[in-house]
Amino acid sequence: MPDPKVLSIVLAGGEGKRLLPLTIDRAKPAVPFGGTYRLIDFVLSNLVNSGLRAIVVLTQYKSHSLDRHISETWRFSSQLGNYIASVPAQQRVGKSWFQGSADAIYQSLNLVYDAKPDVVVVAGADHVYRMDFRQMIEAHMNSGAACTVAAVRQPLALSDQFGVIETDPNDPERIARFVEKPETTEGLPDAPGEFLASMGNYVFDARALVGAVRADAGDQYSKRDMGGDIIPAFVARGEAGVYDFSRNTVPGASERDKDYWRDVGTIDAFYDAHMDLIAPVPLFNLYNMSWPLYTRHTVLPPAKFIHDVDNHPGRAVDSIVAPGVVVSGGYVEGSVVSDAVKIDSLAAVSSSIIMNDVHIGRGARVHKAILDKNVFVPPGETVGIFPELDAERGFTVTESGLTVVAKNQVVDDNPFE
Ligand code: ADQ
Repeated sequence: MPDPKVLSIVLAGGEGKRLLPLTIDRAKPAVPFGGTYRLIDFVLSNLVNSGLRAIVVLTQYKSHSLDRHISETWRFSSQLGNYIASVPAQQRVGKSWFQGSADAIYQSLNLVYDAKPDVVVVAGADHVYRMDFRQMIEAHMNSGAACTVAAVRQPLALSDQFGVIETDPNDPERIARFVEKPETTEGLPDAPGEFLASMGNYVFDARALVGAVRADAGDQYSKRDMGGDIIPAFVARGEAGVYDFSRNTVPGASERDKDYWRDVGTIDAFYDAHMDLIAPVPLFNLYNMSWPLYTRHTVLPPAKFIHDVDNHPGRAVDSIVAPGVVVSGGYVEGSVVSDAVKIDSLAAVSSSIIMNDVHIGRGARVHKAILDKNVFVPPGETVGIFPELDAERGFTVTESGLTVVAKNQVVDDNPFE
């Protein structure tokens, strides 16, 4: 079979309400991750490494920093049909601001007509994983299904966050039932504590996708959602197949991280995924250069760790530290430190995620916290040490006790002054 012509559509319009305050003024796929990346870099790296070079990114909500990141990072020659184009909602047909993800595709159908693909890959933009999409496309072509949904096992308690897939007992590669985010669901026969979740990545025969989103656009009861409306419609017609992510292999993956996939939709999941990066034997290995993860590289000098004038050493252990960071007489442990952060004498940062351009002053202490871009922690101040105080100061404190400080804030020592 000749290689099919593939168009990839990345859905990048999500608001990411559950990631607030990190999504106050950026779309979820633009949220910084892992010191130097943005969430969207994972799916784009996967597509590009899979040899798929015709990619449109559909943006919508607060897309400024996302558009800038894409245009600065993901430029390549449009010759020979290679492109990554970011398409903001405002520029699409019609007057209506689009509703769900299926509407985003409907409003962008001209891009599909222009590209004339045989197959369309539709992928979410908010997940951390490595995946060879070619293998999924091949499985799709061999199965004869009109639509194939990538699936991964998840614990039962998370059924309300995902599309739940039930396969046909007589044909385990067919989807018999698909329910979007049910409160509860049943366990798998071979794993009673788990269910099969949709990863939000799909492969469609191009004609079938066009037909489905056009039909959906005329359905007054539809919510215009890929998971809630389009996939169930394929399932109802017996045309949907499942692709088990655990079959997917990428070069250089270890036994430990080969099936790694995380939806980082909540602050806790976002935090946990960062901790997965810094474990001495990481659950997700950023350093596998056989399947590189691309991101924007700024003109920053290497990270620097120095003794201060009083000879206190500047150190970091069990951490990842981005370029441009200067740790002078401070201590960092179990943390992810992004570009151009400054950590001063006797400051201690532990079990935290520090985003770019943060400054942590002399003797300040930061523990179990996420500090967004450009936060200033004045000398002697704390974040995350006293969660009740943090909540009083207006910072987000999660049930698990993480403190999140939004962009550009100064951590005030006395909010009542
Ligand atoms: P969710 O992620 O909750 O569930 P949704 O909010 O529609 O679904 O987001 C899916 C993707 O589409 C995200 O990448 C988001 O950024 C983007 N998106 C949402 N609305 C958009 C719009 N109007 N324009 C452009 N992009 C938009 C989905 C599936 C579930 C599946 C989970 C896996 O619906 O079945 O289990 O993903 O995380």
